[in-house]
Amino acid sequence: GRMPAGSLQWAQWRLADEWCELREEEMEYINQCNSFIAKHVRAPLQNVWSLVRRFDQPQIYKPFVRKCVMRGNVETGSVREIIVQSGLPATRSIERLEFLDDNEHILRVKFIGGDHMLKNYSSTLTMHSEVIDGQPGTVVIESFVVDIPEENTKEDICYFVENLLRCNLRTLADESEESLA
Ligand code: A9S
Repeated sequence: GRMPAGSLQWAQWRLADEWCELREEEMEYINQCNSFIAKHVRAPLQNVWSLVRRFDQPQIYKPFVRKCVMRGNVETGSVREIIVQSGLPATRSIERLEFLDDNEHILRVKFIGGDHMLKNYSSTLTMHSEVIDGQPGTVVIESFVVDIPEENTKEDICYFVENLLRCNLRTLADESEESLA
């Protein structure tokens, strides 16, 4: 039934609600965008992970990447230079592999240079097995944080990155599902 207004639980509930509102207001002053995209792939986790873990070959599932150059082996600290397709608001990006875990299926990347507008961009991609319609599937979750440049709004940057990640993960799903056929 309804919670009695004077009760302790009600007071706790109100306090939590106030706290959440304060956090929301605070977020307005943070000049960063922090969001994530989730994608359900109809393929076993190992298939999907085998494509994502190739830090030296992002073009496998990233449609905007024209070329990638990386020296040495794929390991924590590796740096790649990405040349992207024409028509984008950037030509290149220098990106560092922060963390790659083949057991927990975690990939963390930081953009450390390039002529793009994504300053202090950092992303974490994780994936987990699931069953979709009785078949082995994978849920891929990619979260990111990036600074909002002066000349853009939080919405602009957020939508821009979210749409790019949506494209990347849709291609990842297509490539993973195709490799099954
Ligand atoms: O590729 C990713 O994982 C994520 C992003 C946001 C990549 C963006 C990009 O490569 C472009 C596609 C070129 C767009 C960079 C680094 C900057 C852009 O403006």
